[in-house]
Amino acid sequence: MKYHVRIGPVEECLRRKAEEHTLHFTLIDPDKTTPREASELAVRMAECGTDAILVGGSIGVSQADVDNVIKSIKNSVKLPVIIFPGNVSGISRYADAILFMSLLNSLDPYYIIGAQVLGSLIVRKFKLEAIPTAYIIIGEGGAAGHVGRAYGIPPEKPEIAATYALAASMLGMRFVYFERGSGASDTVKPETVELTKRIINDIFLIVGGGIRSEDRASKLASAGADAIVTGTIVEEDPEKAARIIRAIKQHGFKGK
Ligand code: 1GP
Repeated sequence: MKYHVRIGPVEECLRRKAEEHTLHFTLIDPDKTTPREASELAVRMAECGTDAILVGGSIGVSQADVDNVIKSIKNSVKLPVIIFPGNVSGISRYADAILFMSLLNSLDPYYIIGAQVLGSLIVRKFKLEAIPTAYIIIGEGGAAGHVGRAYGIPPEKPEIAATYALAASMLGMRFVYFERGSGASDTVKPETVELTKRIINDIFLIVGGGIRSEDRASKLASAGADAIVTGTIVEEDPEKAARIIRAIKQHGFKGK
């Protein structure tokens, strides 16, 4: 069976929408959320204007958990459901696409290319749309940083993060995900986003980790992020998450 690596419908849709304004992605961790809770959260966030649902986590995620959570979400909302895998076991046939990620600043080749080699055959078998994504951890990176053996980029050095993104783009990766880690005490700096978008033309830049205020989300949107991910705040305080989504849409307007 041949598998064509090309820009698919999910990526096209995200790119089209991101030309108009910064997007919001809702992250659901199947280890922390039952299928029923996941669909309730997805419905609530869809009503507030979230643009896609990411499903994944670093620890304790079985393929059955991911399958059940995605099936439940897909029964409830029409938004694209995109896998955000912590490992090969996070790949589900029920998703619309997968962030096919390489953790570029890992010290362990498994997270740079090993898991991807194992996962590629599964992605092809499930006929999933693969979105080539550089996953770059800034600071310690929480569980993702620990599990992925990341050599964290100093948060106060935007030029280093931007250079990783530049290299990723030269390697043909179309998406870059700057990660501070779920529940991190601080976020990626808006300066890092601004510099990266200034030096690389058409990279789709996702930012996540520790975003829990409208103010910080607005600043990241104004700096030019294409998508902002929130996970913890969606689980802990959906009303606040709704306000964050509104702030992103307001401050991330690109006027096209
Ligand atoms: C983690 O970037 C995401 O991979 C989301 O982080 O849970 O802190 O929103 P939060």
